[in-house]
Amino acid sequence: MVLKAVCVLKGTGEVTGTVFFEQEGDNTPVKLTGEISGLAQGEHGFHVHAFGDNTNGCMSAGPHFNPHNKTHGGPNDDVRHAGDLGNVTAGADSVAKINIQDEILTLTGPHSIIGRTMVIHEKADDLGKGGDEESLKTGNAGGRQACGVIGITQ
Ligand SMILES: [Cu+2]
Ligand SMILES: [Zn+2]
Repeated sequence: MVLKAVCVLKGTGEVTGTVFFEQEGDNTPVKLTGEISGLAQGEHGFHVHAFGDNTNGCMSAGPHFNPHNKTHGGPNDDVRHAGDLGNVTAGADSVAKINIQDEILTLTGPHSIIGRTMVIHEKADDLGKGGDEESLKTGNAGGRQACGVIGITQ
């Protein structure tokens, strides 16, 4: 059974986007596609945050989704938060095209990301290699430009 989810990202500025999630079944990778527009050219940190709470905008989404109590990393690292998807890159047209396949994220079971929040950040994620304490928590990706709750779709 194919599982599908969608996330519409919005913020206080011009950044908006839509991300589609697809997973063939338990223990298979999750594919993310879609695009985010209104971004400054360059890399932007992109993560699943813990809570599907937007009561105080993107800040209420809490920290990076981290059910295994690890430190922050990049998507290809063994030590990473489950929600760590690294960076997406916006071109001169301000659009970042998303095409990610991730082995850690899942749409099923107790660690499902459905009901949590996707966040796109102001700055690049240093993937835990920044050499300071914050790097191991947030990747120094800065402000939260837009976010949205991940929901079930048909
Ligand atoms: Cu984030
Ligand atoms: Zn993280």
